[in-house]
Amino acid sequence: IGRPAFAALGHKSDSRSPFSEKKKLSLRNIPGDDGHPLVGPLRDRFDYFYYQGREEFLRSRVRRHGSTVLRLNVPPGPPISGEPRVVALLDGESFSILFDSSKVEKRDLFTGTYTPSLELTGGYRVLSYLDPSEPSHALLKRFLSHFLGSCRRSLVPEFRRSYGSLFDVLETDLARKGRAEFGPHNEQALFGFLSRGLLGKDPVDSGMGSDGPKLINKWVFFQLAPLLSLGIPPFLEDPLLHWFRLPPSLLQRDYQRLYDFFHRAAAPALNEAERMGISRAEACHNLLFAVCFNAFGGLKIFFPILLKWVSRAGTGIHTRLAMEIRMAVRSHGGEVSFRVMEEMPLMRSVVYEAFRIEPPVPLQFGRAKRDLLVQSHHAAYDVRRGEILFGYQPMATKDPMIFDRAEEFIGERFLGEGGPALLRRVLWSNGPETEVPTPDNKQCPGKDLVMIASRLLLVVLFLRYDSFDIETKAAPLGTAVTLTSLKKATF
Ligand code: HEM
Ligand code: 243
Repeated sequence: IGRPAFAALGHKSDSRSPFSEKKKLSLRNIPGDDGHPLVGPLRDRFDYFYYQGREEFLRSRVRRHGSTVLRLNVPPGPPISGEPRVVALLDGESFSILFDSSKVEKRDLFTGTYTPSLELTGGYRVLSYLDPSEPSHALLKRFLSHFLGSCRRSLVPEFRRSYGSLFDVLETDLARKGRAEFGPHNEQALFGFLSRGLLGKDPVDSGMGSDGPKLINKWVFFQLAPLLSLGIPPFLEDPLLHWFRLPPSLLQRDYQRLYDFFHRAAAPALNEAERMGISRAEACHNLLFAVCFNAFGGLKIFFPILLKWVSRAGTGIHTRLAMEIRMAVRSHGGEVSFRVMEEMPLMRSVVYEAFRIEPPVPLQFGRAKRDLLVQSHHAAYDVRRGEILFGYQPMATKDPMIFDRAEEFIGERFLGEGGPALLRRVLWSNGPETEVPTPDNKQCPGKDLVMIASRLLLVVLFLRYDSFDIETKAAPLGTAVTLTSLKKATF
């Protein structure tokens, strides 16, 4: 066990594959105390949301049991979830078993140990909830991947248009009030970008006006409320959010508006789906979910995270980013394209590092398909068929056995010798960054789109500004960012 003592600084030796090489590790019983079937989940839920908070809830249990693989209860617990007991995987070694479709089933585990009402997705179990062993998984994933591939050409111009206007608006707010909230303006820009870039329709002249983000946020909240805390007093919040599902009937009109928008705007894609053997309705509910939940939800969480870490990294790196980005764009006559973004290594490393240090979707689940052996760095553990595995990704991608100075944001981390080899330990997309989504895995099919959009955010930002300042505060999903200055480009 352990690692060679000569691991190079900045990149711990990392040539082993998570799936290969069986090490000789001693077998250990999985420690941890999931307690009485009713009291245990209640106690753990209060620790998770209120007494300790998620991070300390997990870290304190690792310390207590001296193990990164252990038993605990995850929210929401009863009565919403009848099986809150999980085996938590809290290091970068054990976590990867969740990517192995031969060992782990992902059916109905997208949101964890409970599923939202199917009324919120038109009665369909959409792609995110399907295991690759279910026939419609491959079909729907092929459809979605094909659809996303067909939109690539419009992404750069539509992003620049949406986020160009976004920064115009933020500058106006800053001039007027000395501060500008990123969140709400970002949501408008993001929904505009996704609608025009993916569907070819501007929501503003399709009867949606600027209501899209509001409708989506409410709909997402109805699906995720059992996992969230809004910061209202626990004795109110816990029963309101964590005891029962919010009644989906309250959302029928909102959802219908989104559905009608997609049904009209995505007509060509729905024709294609029919040719592939998917009904228009199933395709439309799936497209809506991918664009509004997966894409809008995921990027809405990640963009503030990216700004936060880049801002904190300081003006030194801002200057280097601005130089690199402007140099590459100028040497291509002002053009921004996928090819030009290849010539921005620091910018790319910075984006990977933000995904490593704060993966925007931190919780992943799977169910043991058979009796299994799970290996951490230090020990091996028996898991029985049917048990739920819960990976907390931030503890996998900030594992000090894998990354040096794992808790620090190091913009250059993925550059230079040894840097690229670490990319397979970046896991935000539900798989190694070096692998690709396929019809038989559960890796995020939005992986390319997400990378393109995140890189473009930094390109647009540093073409316009030399540096910027922000304030942050915690939000139910991710971070709320307020800009306090934008320093116009001087070179
Ligand atoms: C799956 C993250 C954006 C579509 C996933 C999963 C993760 C993830 C962690 C696996 C969930 C699980 O099975 O446990 C993210 C993040 C995003 C993002 C962090 C943005 C920052 C997108 C986008 C799309 C998308 C832009 C499509 C437009 C999907 C779909 C699945 C998925 C359809 C299910 C894949 C399957 O069943 O094989 N994503 N995603 N995601 N994502 Fe994303
Ligand atoms: O507190 C938290 O950070 C909880 C995070 C929400 C868990 C979402 C569960 C969905 C799992 C995978 C999501 C994939 C992404 O494509 C989209 C996430 C958008 C969430 C709004």
